[in-house]
Amino acid sequence: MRKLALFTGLVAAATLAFPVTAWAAGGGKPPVKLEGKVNDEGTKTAKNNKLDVEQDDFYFKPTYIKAKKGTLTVELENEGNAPHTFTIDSLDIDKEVQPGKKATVKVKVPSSSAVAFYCRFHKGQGMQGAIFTKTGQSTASSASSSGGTPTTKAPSTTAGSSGYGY
Ligand SMILES: [Cu+2]
Repeated sequence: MRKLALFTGLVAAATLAFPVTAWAAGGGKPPVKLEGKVNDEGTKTAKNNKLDVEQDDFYFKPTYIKAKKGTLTVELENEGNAPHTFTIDSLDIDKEVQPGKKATVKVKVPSSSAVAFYCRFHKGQGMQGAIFTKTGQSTASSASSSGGTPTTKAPSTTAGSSGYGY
């Protein structure tokens, strides 16, 4: 009886403590605004335009990469249990990395805008990030909608979805 009470107490303390530390670790504001959920694992500046990026379940670390205009070499390492990709639509980059493996990707960094990258499998879970040259930049994907993208596809009557399911 006594042991059980102690145990539940510990669990309660742990669950209480977790969100607090997670919040504290997050720190500052993200340098680039991305759409959707972002698991923010911090910002790092690339040295000599080269940087190691960890892929894990389910985030990129660092999440935001400060780089100079030109070619940035990204050394990917998947430390997670799931396969992950490093995908940049605007630059035709789509590198899949298996768990425990490494890969190198070269990214042409423009000075005009930030470049958003994501994992094709887990973007919805917040696995995305951005490469930028200046804090506060917007991403290229939002600036250059190259004509043929259908943007008005969503039905306007989704608000009250409690009605008919068909
Ligand atoms: Cu992933």
